[in-house]
Amino acid sequence: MARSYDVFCHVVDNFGDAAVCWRLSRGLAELPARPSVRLWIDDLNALRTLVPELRTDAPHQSRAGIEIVHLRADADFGAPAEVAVDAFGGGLPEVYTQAMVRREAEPGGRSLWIVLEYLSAEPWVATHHGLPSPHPRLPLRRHFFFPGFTAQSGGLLRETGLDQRRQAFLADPGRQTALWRDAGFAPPPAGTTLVTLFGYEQAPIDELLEVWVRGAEPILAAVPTSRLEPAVAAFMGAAGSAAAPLAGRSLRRGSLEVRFLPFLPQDRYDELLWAADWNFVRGEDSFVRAQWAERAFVWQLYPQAGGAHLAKLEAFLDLYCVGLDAKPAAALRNLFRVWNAAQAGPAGPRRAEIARAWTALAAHNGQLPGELRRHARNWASRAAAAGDLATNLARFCAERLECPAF
Ligand code: TRH
Repeated sequence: MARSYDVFCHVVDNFGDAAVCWRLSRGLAELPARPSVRLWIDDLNALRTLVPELRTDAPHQSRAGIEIVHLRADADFGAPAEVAVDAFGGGLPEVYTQAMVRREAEPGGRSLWIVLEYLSAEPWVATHHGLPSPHPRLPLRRHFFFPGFTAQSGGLLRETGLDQRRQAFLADPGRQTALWRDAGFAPPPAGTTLVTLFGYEQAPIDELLEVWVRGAEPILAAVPTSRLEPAVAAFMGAAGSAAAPLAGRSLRRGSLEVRFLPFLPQDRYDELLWAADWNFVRGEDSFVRAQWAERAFVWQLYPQAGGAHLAKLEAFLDLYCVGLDAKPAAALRNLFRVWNAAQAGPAGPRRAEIARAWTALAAHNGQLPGELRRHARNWASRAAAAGDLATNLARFCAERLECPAF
């Protein structure tokens, strides 16, 4: 297999770009052949939010066996790796591609350019995954690589030992208490439904919170810092400021308790997802982690111009709902659509719609592992069958570079 990888990450906005590149880099570095991995990232602050031990003032540093380098136009790129991963098609620096061309021309020299695409369940991914993408000027081999949910895609990022870590956490009340204690809270009271809320500001959050406030069941909403948080705070009659941050505060209205959490380190966020009954997630990486958590979840897509994300939503629903009974499937489709305002009129989804959508779906996710949780478990093993993306990528590259796979 390839002996070296360079992963290039341009952070567009939010955390998904950095999150996926960091996870992929870790996955590659942990492959049995232990290739060398460099992560070139243009926004160290974004990565530091996910990995707090990172330094933002160091142009080079090593973490988890990965060399992390600040990606700047004047960076010293050194010799290119055998495989360059161009995450989300952000492009590779011109000097770097010139060095790849020189390397390819050397006897025994080899290099491969992989364009890692965004995750989508749309059917066309199967026919585009792995296709060559000839460079218009340079004599370099370049291929598309698509993450996905089926064997016709590159699979999803899923590190070795994830399930054992999840099971160990769930079997250890001490670790669950520590999760809450470190955020400044006692563990949730028994019999409370725990919901995590991570999303974009476009979500009809007031309407959903109102349903929970008026509901008969006690609900605890754990809200890490996100673009959704200010609206949640406003609904609860609070506001955060530098002098009085929201993190660590608990507010109550009716049947709802809201706990504001800081933005958690990435591995801690996993624990929160594992502990919850419901996870509201967004974008790409938290969406995938919610699936590995094997709990009921609701996905908010990164909104795209012209509603392009709504086709992605429907494609995912078509795959995800296979094997789910008609009633919960219809309820799930409805809540996902309403949460993404896919059925919104000019004023957005009305309160009654959200109330109906939540109540209909929640009926299938009772305290005893209900249908939704069973389905989440089945779905996780179906999606995992496509293989881990880092391993699939390494195999794909080994074939193109004509070297042994492992
Ligand atoms: O931050 P995002 O909205 O990223 C998005 C998507 O990737 C989208 O596809 C892309 O186009 C856009 O960025 C530019 O959502 P995402 O992908 O879920 O990434 C968030 C990461 O933050 C994920 O790794 C989970 C992590 N996280 C924590 O580590 N701690 C936390 O407390 C929370 C709430 C999230």
